[in-house]
Amino acid sequence: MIMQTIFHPNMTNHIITFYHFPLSPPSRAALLFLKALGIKHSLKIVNLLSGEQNSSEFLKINPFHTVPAIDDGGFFVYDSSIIMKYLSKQYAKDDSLFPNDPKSGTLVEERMYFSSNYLFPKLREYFVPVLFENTQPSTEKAKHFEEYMKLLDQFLENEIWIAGKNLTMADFSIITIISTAEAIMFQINKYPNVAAWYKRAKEAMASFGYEEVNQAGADEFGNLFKSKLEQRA
Ligand SMILES: N[C@@H](CCC(=O)N[C@@H](CS)C(=O)NCC(=O)O)C(=O)O
Repeated sequence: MIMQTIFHPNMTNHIITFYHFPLSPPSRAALLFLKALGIKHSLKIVNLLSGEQNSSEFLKINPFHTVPAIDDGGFFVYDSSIIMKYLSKQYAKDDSLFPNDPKSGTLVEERMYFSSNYLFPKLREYFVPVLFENTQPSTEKAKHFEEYMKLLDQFLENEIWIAGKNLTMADFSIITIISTAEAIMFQINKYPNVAAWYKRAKEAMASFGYEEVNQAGADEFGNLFKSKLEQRA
């Protein structure tokens, strides 16, 4: 895909420390984005399952105790959307991933808002009780999530990418949610525009390490979810 030509790493002299947990969709989104930009980094795994996000060391990086977070030479950034915006402004060769143009940039922001305030929270409301509260999946919560899948399908009607004519940070944000939903048995093919975009985006992101960064994490998440279901069966 020609996509790769838009990413020319503006190499830094220092290495960014990326605080990551592979099961987390927002964490995978920001890591994949960082890799797309070719930024040198070292990974620090914060094991959310054993509560490492609440360590005093990590709370100094992110008082909201969530991954992802980065340390860029002593400058700490948290929240996947904010990290991606920062990395784009600071290190991308051009503004295609997060356009400077007010209208194009606002569309990207709207889709990021949709991703982090609606699509991901609705998926989280579905899986958290199964993973941590020992309950069966809720049909009602699945329906709530699917309402936002329908909206995403509408957004993608006659569109190639999530926000406009180019691949942007919104594609990174949303693809990690879709792959996680698929891993916990939501049928993506019910949403034809989403399914077509998903295939396209995976191809576009293959050279950034899509399989190892995103698919592997989504698969691991799916296995954990299924193992919880089996324990309950
Ligand atoms: N809006 C945040 C959400 C991050 C988030 O919720 N991360 C979860 C994992 S998916 C987390 O770190 N949870 C640990 C906690 O809240 O203690 C982002 O996009 O970075």
